[in-house]
Amino acid sequence: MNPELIEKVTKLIVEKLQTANESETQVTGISGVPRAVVKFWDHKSNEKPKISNNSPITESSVKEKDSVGLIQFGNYGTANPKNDFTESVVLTSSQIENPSNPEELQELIAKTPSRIGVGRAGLRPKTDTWLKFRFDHAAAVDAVYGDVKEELLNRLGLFKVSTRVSDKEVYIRRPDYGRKLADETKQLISEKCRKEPTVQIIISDGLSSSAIEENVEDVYLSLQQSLQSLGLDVGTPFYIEKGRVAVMDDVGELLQPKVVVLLIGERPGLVSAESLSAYLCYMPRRGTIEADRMVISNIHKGGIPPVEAGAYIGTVIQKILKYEASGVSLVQKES
Ligand code: B12
Repeated sequence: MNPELIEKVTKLIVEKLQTANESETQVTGISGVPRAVVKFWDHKSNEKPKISNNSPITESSVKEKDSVGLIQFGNYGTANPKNDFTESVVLTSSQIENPSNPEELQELIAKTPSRIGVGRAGLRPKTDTWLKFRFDHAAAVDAVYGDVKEELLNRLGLFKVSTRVSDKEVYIRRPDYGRKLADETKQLISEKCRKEPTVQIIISDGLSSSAIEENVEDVYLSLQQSLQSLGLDVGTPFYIEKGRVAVMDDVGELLQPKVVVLLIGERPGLVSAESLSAYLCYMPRRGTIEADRMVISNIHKGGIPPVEAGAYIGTVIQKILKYEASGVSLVQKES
């Protein structure tokens, strides 16, 4: 997306989320003291995302706003040229011949991206269904085994470090190695990064390099913008190759940030191979328990739109800082 548009959209979303939070902050606790309400993304809602690929934001759909205070992005105009062959064909209508209730069947199909109502040819799947399965499976394999292009990392100004794994096969078989930074990279991180920032952003391919290639630029730029709008200080971001979620604990030990946000590729499924997650933790350190992490998942063009996600992550970070807790501890403190 156009970087100027990202700036404007992020600012609008952050303002909207802030206004919503402010009105919720008026809720009064048992003691009569106003308490803040932590409201997370409505995962259960059946509503379509407000900004979806079907209704793209255009320059004209964004109200002109004063752009003072916006961070300056580089020229990302030619970022991520799309390859026409990467889009899976979505089968939206029933493949069943003479269904007894075609309307109801169509309604069910429209409710889910799962492969339902696909019919069969004798005992076998139909050719269309089978080809789509092969396509999506191949995309999943590519996502896991592919590498994120250096060009993208350079464009975002990220330097690259590695975990204790260099080989993808080892990465898959030994998640524990992907949770630790390689010793030699610790030195590099210490040299290049500012210590004790409020927020430390890290990015990792994880289980889907495609998720990074497709989404990280918009999420990252919008997150930066969101954090800037909220007046939060951000450390030196970097990219961790073949990382797992808990690698954030090593980063926490080294740089001592208040909050770590890790943008990482999710294990691909057969619906999307390019879904990104943001894992967050307040003061992650060696021995952090899983319950203290939190996740905003399903960030991709058919899920949470990347720019909205970036803006939203900023406001969640603000709440983590306010309560000095994340995950289950945050929920406990809030109630
Ligand atoms: C694989 C997976 C798991 C595996 C992780 C095992 C492993 N070592 O890989 C298992 C089965 C253990 C698991 C458990 C849970 N999961 Co899970 N999981 C996933 C899945 C399919 C992929 C995650 C992924 O690719 N991560 C990236 C890779 C690189 O991470 P990793 O380092 O290899 O593994 C870590 C993460 O996967 C993380 N993790 C996995 N699930 C969850 C959930 C939460 C809330 C957190 C904070 C972390 C977390 O724990 C792993 C160890 O550190 C996602 C679906 C998705 N769309 O993302 C759901 C998903 C993330 N899980 C979810 C949930 C709800 C859970 C549980 C809370 C279920 C439960 N009631 O017990 C637990 C919590 C586990 C935890 N760590 O705190 C939800 C989160 C919803 C949300 N937005 O809050 C998701 C999005 C599925 C869904 N659509 O509902 N999960």
